Amino acid sequence: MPMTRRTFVATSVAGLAGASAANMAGLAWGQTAAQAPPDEDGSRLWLRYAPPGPAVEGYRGVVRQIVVQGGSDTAGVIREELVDGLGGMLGREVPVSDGDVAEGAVIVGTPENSSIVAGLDLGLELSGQGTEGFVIRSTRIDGRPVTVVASVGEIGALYGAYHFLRLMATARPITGLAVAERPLVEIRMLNHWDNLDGSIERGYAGRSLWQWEELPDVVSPRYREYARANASVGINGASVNNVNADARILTPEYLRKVAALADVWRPYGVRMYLSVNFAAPVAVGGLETADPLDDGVAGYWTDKAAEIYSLIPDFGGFLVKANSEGQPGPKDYGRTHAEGANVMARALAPHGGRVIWRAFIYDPEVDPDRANRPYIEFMRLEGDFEPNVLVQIKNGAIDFQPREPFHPLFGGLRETPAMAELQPTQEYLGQARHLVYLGTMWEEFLTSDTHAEGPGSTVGRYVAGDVWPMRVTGMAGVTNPGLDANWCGHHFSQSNWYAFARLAWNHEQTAEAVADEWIRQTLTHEPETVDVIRGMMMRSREIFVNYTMPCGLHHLIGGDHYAPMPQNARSSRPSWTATYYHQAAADGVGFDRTGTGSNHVAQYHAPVRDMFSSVEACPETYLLWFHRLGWDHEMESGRTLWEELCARYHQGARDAAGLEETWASLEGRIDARRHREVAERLDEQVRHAGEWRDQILGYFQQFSGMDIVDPTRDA
Ligand code: GCW
Repeated sequence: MPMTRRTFVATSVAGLAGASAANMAGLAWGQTAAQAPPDEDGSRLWLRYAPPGPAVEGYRGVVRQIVVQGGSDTAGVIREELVDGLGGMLGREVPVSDGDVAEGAVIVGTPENSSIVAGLDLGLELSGQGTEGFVIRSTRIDGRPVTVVASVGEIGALYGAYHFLRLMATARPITGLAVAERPLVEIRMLNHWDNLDGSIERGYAGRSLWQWEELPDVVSPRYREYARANASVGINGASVNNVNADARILTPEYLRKVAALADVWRPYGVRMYLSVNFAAPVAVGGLETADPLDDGVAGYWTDKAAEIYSLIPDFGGFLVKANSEGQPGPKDYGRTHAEGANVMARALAPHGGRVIWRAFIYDPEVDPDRANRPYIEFMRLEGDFEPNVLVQIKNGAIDFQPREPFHPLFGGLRETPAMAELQPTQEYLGQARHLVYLGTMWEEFLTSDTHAEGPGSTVGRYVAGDVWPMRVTGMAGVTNPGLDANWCGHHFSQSNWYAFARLAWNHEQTAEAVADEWIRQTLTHEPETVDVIRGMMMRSREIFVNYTMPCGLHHLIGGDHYAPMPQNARSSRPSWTATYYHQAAADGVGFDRTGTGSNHVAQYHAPVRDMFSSVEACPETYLLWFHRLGWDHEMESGRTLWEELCARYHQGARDAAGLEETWASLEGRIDARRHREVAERLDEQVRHAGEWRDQILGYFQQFSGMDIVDPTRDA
């Protein structure tokens, strides 16, 4: 089964910490533990442009001049970035020219803004990559060896320049280049859940980046750094405010502030989107209703769209959370989600804007199983949405859990553009306190086979419009950067911002390759250290799953979504408790979502549905998501379910300690400050992993009545 291929990950990494420590004995490049690199605070993210080790020698002969001819702001950004980046990595200034080509020139431009690019025979290859794609070629001009980075669009040229810099920053070859890249989805955006008072919902890295009181008069230099970081990895849009939206964002006062931000982002190709409150016509528009079929309401949205576009001509559109978790929406007026989305979509359409309507809805009246609700509601609206509406769907049907099977709307919706929503901010995955690299989780999601159109209909291909054609495609990442010096709280949380963007660019990349790139740019070039850190990152999510919610368990967490709270049985909504999901009792544990239970499995295509339905075929990683089983159910390992849970929790907590030891062995390999800051968080992670193990096993033991054992202790 293609789906099982990547979902099983060996739990045991016994001996790993020792092995890596032993590797460390052979120090490369004459570095010793006493010579740690200078301290860094993480503020430069993956754009440090540190000299990439021994590769520099070769690069110096290849890169001798920068040629950027265009006069636009974006061309200015490209020039500046190459001056900083090439200069930083080569350790010497690289001269800039606006036309004369010398040996070793790096020429960046479009056929419109560069006579040199126009003069080259790049024709079809270039136009095939589109305005955000690019080609990079090692070639000769008048006999002189040069590197050409070209695109039909200026933003594509910018992305190409970043790609070239990334090749160097990751110590890849830069001769004989014949690169052609283009993004596989059109909208690649970040969703900030920032409130207008400066707080961030599910943010773990300080207060909001957006200084609303100072804007538009004071424009923080950090806005530019933010846009630059995004552009470097191909992010082309962001919504700045929480989806639990304050309607005031649409007032003229706030729109002027938003426009000032959009002006800073524009040269970097980052388009502004806003989260809007469905009841804005009432809350700030002076109307008595927000009914989407009311003419006055339609007029409100039409006028508002015109006002926004007069201030922000390249505005991306609205992101909407409606009739979800207390937010207003069309159902308040007896209208459908499609009618709600369409009134906004018609207002934005003349300007080229879009409505991104979130599928994160779970009205209890729709179905007793929360996992069933969004599919039921959206499948019946197929064909009802205006062409410029996308439905944005979380990777799983519940809510960003440590592990969920893919949401059945992927491969379900056929006429409605389906956009994927991932969550780089680690709301349920240790927040900014645990080292958890999410690239592996997203790879697992993107390579899951929906079987929508036979085998090979992976989520990644579906989202990119390759399984069925899609009018517009996209991926959104709910992200957390805040005012902390290192943007993300945990230094390793930066890797999730990075990985989201790289996978949104091209879902076919592997999590491992992306981790490797990130480490080399962000932490070190020293090969053995890169290997050790990459190994830590690649195991980290499975380790986290094991000590929190293994075998398909989910939502065993308290209201802060950090700490264990399996006993949580009381809430205004049953689906906000833990007991609703685990259903532990003397006779067993798990949620029956097969035909004998909520029949959630029926929302998947065959044979996925059959695989999930069958206790034998269901991957054990999803077992208790789909099945309710006795404590003595026999697992693949030959252990009982109870013993297997004991094994996973113990292994997970032990492996967390292994991560800490491995990191400790890298002292002196990473600058002391970042090494220490990560070590401190790992220490906390290890303690809290132990608490997860003890609290969950202690809680379930009341029902299983069996002894807590550790079958992995001597493994
Ligand atoms: O995961 C839940 C979060 C809420 C969030 C909601 C959503 C913005 O706990 O904080 O609200 O999802 O995605 O809308």
